[in-house]
Amino acid sequence: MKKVAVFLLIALVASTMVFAQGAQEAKAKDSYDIVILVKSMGNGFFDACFKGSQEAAAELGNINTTYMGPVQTTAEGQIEIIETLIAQRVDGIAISANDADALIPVTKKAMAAGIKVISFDSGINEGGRIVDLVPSKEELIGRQQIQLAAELADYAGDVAVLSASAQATNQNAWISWMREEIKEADYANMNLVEVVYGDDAPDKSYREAVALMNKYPNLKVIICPTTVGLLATAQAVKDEGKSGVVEVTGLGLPSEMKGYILDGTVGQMALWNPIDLGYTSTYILESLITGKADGAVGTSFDAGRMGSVAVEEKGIAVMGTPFVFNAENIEEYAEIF
Ligand code: RAM
Repeated sequence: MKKVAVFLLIALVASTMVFAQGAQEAKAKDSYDIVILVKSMGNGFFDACFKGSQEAAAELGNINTTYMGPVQTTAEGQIEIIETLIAQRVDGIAISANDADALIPVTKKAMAAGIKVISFDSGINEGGRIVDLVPSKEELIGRQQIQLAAELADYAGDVAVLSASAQATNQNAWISWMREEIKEADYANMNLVEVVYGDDAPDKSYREAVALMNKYPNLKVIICPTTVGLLATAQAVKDEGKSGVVEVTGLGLPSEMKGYILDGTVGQMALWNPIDLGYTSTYILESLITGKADGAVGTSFDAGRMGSVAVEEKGIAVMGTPFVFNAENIEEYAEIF
């Protein structure tokens, strides 16, 4: 009897050891697979974000990063991809969301399967991600867009906004701050006439810009808080022979907008560094996957050359202040992103 008991005990201890070892192996892998899931493919802004992710992955040494996105800026396209990633059991996903709420059920499913999910650039609401990394405070970005437009328009005239998709979390937040800013006394002679959507598709954005110019013959400025929309609008305004008549501003990639800044079609514009955004997202995912951080409000992430990134209320982490580009500095930045 005694012998049997001892044998059973040894067998039990041995099996626990094997189990414990197995569990540990499952946790501490040599490398982890993450996906940078963007609003849509073919957008230079996101290409630059992915460049930053690759840079971070090379520094960290334990991350394999992959770039994915639907053809069009739809929530459905992103949901389909996330379902596939759950089946593939990736370790982390950083999402620039096409809809703040529509993705929540599928990202919850991903998190329940042990995948670390964050949003960056265009957020998912609380409950559908661990943290949301934003490039700058929404209020600051939105108000600044009106200020840039007002300077170009001498504080008078009709303003229209050409945005990305109608459900885009980031643009919608910025536009609501634009609506607040334009109520200020400084802008008493400016009027926000319409917001239209180019869906971050160059052809649709171009058509919408032409339609705005036809519909509002006295239009003074078009604000495009999207890199895709801004490039298409600058092209449309120039093609229509309206450079200097209809001012154009927004959020633009210096590398794409250099020519239009230098020829005066776009007097000034803003943006942050998308490389830094992808880089920081990758550091955050790695910390969550390896358990270095849990993303709780009040804690922070170590993000390599970007330093420490704090998690604020509602799980939002904020990066810096946008740069403003004009003919004086565009060439320098166009080399970088
Ligand atoms: C487009 C996308 C992206 C936005 C930039 C400014 O590339 O809509 O989400 O952050 O513009």
